[in-house]
Amino acid sequence: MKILFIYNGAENLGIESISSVLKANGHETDLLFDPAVFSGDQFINNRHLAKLLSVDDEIVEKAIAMNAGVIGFSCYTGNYQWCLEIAKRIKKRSNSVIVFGGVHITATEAEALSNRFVDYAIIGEGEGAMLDLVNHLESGVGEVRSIANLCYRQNGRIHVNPPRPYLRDLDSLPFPDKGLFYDKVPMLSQKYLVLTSLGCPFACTYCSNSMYRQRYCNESTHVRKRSPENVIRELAYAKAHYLIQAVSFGDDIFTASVPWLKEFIRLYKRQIKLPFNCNVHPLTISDEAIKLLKEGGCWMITMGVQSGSQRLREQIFQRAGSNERIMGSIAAIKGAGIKISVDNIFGAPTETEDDLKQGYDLYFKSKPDRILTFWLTYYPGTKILDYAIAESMISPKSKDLIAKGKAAGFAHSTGSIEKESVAVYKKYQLLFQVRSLIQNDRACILVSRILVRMPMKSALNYLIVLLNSIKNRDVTAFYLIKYAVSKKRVP
Ligand code: B12
Ligand code: SF4
Repeated sequence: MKILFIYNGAENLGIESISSVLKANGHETDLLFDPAVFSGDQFINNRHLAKLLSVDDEIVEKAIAMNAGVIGFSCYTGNYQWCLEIAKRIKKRSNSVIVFGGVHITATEAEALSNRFVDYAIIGEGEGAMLDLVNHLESGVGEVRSIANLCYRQNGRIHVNPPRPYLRDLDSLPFPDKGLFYDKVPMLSQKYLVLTSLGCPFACTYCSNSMYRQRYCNESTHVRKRSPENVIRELAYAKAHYLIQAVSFGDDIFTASVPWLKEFIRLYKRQIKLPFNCNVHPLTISDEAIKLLKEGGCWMITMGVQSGSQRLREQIFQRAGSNERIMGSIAAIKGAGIKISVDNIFGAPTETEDDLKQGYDLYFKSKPDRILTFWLTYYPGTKILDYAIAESMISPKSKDLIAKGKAAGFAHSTGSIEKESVAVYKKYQLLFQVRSLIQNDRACILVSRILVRMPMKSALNYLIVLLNSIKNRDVTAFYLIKYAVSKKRVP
């Protein structure tokens, strides 16, 4: 059977994994991709540019013309409404079966099926469930009620089947179908995205891992790792087939196991030898891990700090680790000659200006190379959402809007922040950005003093983020903008 995936904004490892499983079982897959640089919750949100460069009509027409047996949408909260809109338009004029999956569907279960044009929703890991469903649709094997992870409609009623256990042996999966994205958008392959593990040892309240923990509470361990050899085989294949300049390890926490890292780096140094970046938690970064990362060619580490206030981190985000530990980790990473990028979330419930000041102190002293600031977004199924509702910080009505993907996004609007506090936050956002751009203390203080008095702080912020991206050679956004502007058509 022919299965078409429709996605926007970035490469999607979930789709790639499902696609390779389907292909290995004799099915045919294809992709329609919208770069969505100005609307995708990832880079720059601008509705005028988004409208000008919209490829929605082309996607709908092509999807109908392709006449696939199944069309799959991968939904995160930010693209859910877009997926619904495109699916609705396609379904009006085609008989393709519409299937929704992805993190947003896992968190909201049958919500997608409240729309008549969505035929099936798949929660959790999709490889097995999608294969069973496609086989069933093609040749009638099995029954929908026995496909674990599947939600379906029958006689006007919505059914949610029981979940299937986590995939444990990740080496048993075929390598992700990178060609699905890279053959259409070759520039995506320059920074080869790969996961060596699934899951995270932590469960911060704002992160979807806290949702997965609650949903999969019967699982003994949430972190599953591929063997070092298996990952190296994938990278060696990729190096031979695509124009890769660097590797990006997308794992939630790349340094969770030092013995694993040791063996992996030994092989990586010999066979792959490409610069890479990865994500860590301040509690999983030791001198030994940093040394190994440096030896392997790591050029940038991303670390979640999220707030300079230990109270907020511990009580609201449920993130352990003192400010001293965070500063020690940043210093050790910088000392090893690796760039350090930190993430900071604005707008946590109960956050005060004093908490923000503590953040500024922490960053002023530790001087990260990049500080990415986000506005807290309440994702469905997360612990922080339950907390905010229980404390009457947001209304139960907002929970429905969040489940429908209609609440404020974190990247570009000011998320959950009340209007009267926005100016204070924008000031600190600017101060944080200036600190990461200007590492000299006196120059930083001088420039900050001037900039905080200036109007149009959001525009200034964009500018500094842009300068910082150039400084840190992080050019993914530029590639996508170039692509979106130069080829206004759907690949
Ligand atoms: C790697 C990663 C990225 C990568 C790759 C993105 C991608 N979609 O693959 C990059 C860096 C590009 C990225 C960007 C973003 N990300 Co991200 N990312 C992750 C991360 C760490 C792992 C995702 C992953 O690849 N998992 C492995 C694959 C195999 O699993 P999977 O994606 O869950 O897919 C499985 C199922 O969901 C299901 N499935 C998925 N799609 C489909 C489709 C169908 C039809 C079916 C049947 C099933 C199905 O089957 C798949 C295989 O088992 C997760 C955190 C996490 N631990 O999950 C965050 C996460 C997905 N990201 C998140 C966010 C918010 C974003 C951004 C919006 C952030 C930003 N502004 O930059 C962008 C969105 C870009 C985009 N358009 O995709 C959030 C989403 C939360 C939410 N509820 O919406 C997460 C959960 C992190 C968090 N904060 O909690 N991300
Ligand atoms: S450490 Fe990062 S990936 Fe893990 S639960 Fe916390 S925020 Fe999510």
